[in-house]
Amino acid sequence: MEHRLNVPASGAKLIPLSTYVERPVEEMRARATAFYEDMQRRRSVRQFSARPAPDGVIEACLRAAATAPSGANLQPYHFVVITDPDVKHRIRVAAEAEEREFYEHRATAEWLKVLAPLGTGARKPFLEKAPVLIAMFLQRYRTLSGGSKFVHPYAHHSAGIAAGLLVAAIHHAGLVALTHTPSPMTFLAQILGRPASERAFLLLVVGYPADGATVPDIQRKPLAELATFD
Ligand code: IYR
Repeated sequence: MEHRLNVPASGAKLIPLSTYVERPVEEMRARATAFYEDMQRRRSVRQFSARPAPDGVIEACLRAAATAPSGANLQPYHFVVITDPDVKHRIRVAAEAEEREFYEHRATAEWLKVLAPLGTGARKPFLEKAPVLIAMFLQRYRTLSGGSKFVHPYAHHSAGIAAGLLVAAIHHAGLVALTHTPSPMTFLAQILGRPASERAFLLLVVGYPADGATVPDIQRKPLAELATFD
């Protein structure tokens, strides 16, 4: 049978791949290394300045995040961008209540041991100090016209990839972020009035670092430990 690239069995409309740019090999290596070196400078920051994020930057970063591949291209997530001090305050109060429960009761000795190098604790002043919080929600399902639920395929994978791109985009733009996951995060959907089909996935704290901000003295794994080449 003749192989026809542009006519899939489903009858989907395919268009030319016009966005791909082939790079000369040396340029490709240089770009790959430069990207790694820039990403290597990214750190999770917990001490923020109150300085607002420049107009348009968060929007561009969210657009970048939503370029992520997703299950059946359904992009099963929603971002709520929070700058209102009153909403930030309510989120801080609710998150700190969960965190106190975690640090004082729920966390096992092993949990406290792996967290110790980070110097974290139940107080989360950055949730009010940072200019922007981005609450990312996972859309677990959609309700079809007949009332039945269609569970979004690979929703967690899709949200995770988009979240990774968002973290990279924020760093690339020149801001810092903290991926914060108070557990459980059910208070976020309540405070922000999100529908029952959604689950809080991630709370990103975004802004400029405080003057003199400090970070934990931690290392990343060497490639030999991270990857196997056959
Ligand atoms: N949610 C707690 C604990 C915590 C958990 C992980 I996984 C971290 O990487 C860091 C902290 C907190 O935010 O303090």
